[in-house]
Amino acid sequence: VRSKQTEVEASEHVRPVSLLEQDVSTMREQPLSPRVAWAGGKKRLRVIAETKKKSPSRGVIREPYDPMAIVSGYLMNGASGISVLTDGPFFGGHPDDLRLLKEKLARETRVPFLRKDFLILPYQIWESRCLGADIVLLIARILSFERLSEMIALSRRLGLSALVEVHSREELDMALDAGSDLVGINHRDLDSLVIDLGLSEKLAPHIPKGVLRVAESGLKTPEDRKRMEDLGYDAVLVGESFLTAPDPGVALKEFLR
Ligand code: IGP
Repeated sequence: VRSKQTEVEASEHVRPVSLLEQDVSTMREQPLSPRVAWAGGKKRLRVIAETKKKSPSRGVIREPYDPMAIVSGYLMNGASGISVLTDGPFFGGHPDDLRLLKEKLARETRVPFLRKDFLILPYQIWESRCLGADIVLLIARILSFERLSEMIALSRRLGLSALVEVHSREELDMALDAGSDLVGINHRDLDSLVIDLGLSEKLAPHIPKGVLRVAESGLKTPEDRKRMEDLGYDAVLVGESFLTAPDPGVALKEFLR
């Protein structure tokens, strides 16, 4: 009797989960947002431009903070991706920032939006999908191998790309073993906040072909962009140097020059 019961419980458990997944893909009014599709036809390095109100390394960056104006400026000036900080305590963001941006701008652009936050639960991947994210950030440093693998797989099932952020060779290997096809090399040490642009150079040879690579943090000048381009990076992620300029869109344009 006991094993029968367990069988029933098990099958009941399986059914709602798969139904739920179907619902998500069929019930959505808008078509699935574009996953990152930058591979192939590679002309030049892409820029993912970031919006955030403040940061632990810099304090308040923009006051008043108007993410809509900032992101519109980025989109008009050549951004290939938009990164939106939804973390409140450290970066002064809110999940609604992403939701509102996507609601307003999704019809005007195919550029993917990244949810930048400290995601640690599979539930938050579903949440990110509901907010309209196309990409989720997964930080190798704060996740176990099992959890990272699970969250990468779940992202895929929900039609999202996962950008797995690493800061060492060990974390890079962990990301690749967990199935990542989009890695971000973060120049900033999350503990000391110190920037080391040499890290993307050091790790570049260890990223297999076919895995998209993003260089993150501390990039300021067209020379920095060129340096990452020469190392074979597909994209860079830039926030502070755009956001501290009077007009972030114009700063992006200068960076691409
Ligand atoms: C942007 P910068 O130095 O251009 O503002 O960096 C981005 O890389 C940085 O904000 C970042 C981040 C993170 C923020 C990288 N990894 C993880 C929050 C959480």
